[in-house]
Amino acid sequence: MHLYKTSKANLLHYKSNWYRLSNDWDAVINQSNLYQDIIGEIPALEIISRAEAENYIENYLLPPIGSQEVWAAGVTYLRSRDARMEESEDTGAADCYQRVYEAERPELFFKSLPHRVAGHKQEVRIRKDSTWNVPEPELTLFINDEGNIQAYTIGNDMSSRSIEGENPLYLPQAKMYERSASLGPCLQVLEQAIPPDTVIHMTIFRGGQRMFDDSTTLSRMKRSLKELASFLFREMDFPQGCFLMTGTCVVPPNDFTLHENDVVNITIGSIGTLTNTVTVKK
Ligand code: DO4
Ligand code: MG
Repeated sequence: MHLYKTSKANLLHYKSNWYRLSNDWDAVINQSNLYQDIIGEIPALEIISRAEAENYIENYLLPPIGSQEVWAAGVTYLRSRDARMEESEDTGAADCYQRVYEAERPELFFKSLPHRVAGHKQEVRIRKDSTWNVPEPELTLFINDEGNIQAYTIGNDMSSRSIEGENPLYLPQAKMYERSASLGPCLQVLEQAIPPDTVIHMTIFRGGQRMFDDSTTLSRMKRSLKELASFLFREMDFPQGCFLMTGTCVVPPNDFTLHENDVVNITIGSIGTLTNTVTVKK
């Protein structure tokens, strides 16, 4: 089942039917057993027509986030470890990425408050003071207030590789700025955990030309999703749950940097496709 947040109504798409959900997105998603709870609610939900639902999604779609914080994990795939080591090799900091890849404790960092998050078909930004910028396609978890993974969405962890590579202490500036996080187009709620053969696919278009196209599968991640969630919840409470980006394994070649107006498409399994256009602050 898929849950969509729009400025007109929150929607449930289940078995080719569309239903109107409560307007309180936090209450809709932060449940103990989201899949079963929604199945139980369906008989009481208002059915809406496919045309109305499609109109809402086409014209009024929002990122599928309420009042939650967005966190991110890093260096969860070998490909990311290698990329981080390459970008920081001149600074002598490369070793810290090797260490964190092997350590018991994962890298977890704060990524965004909800008001900075872009949704599907909205603009993401690159920093004006950065020379090397990439999107990072990441499976993103919705974890409820009890620390249990309830749903999945697509995340784009927009990053400055030049700032990150200059000094690992600059990570917050490389990762956190207006519209550096994108989530959408919806939340997928599954009865079982998302399968390891789930494909994560990213394309980048410039002036209609395909500049980059690559994919991976979730099975290449070194850590389990539950492990990442449990570290995040060790010493923090999230009363409305939280979102956790789980790291990237798809990295454009080192001579690639994003340009203004590039279009980034990320597709993950059967969640959907998240599309964003790249902008620079005027
Ligand atoms: O260590 C820097 C961040 C890495 C990251 O964002 C990722 O691996 O996805
Ligand atoms: Mg990342």
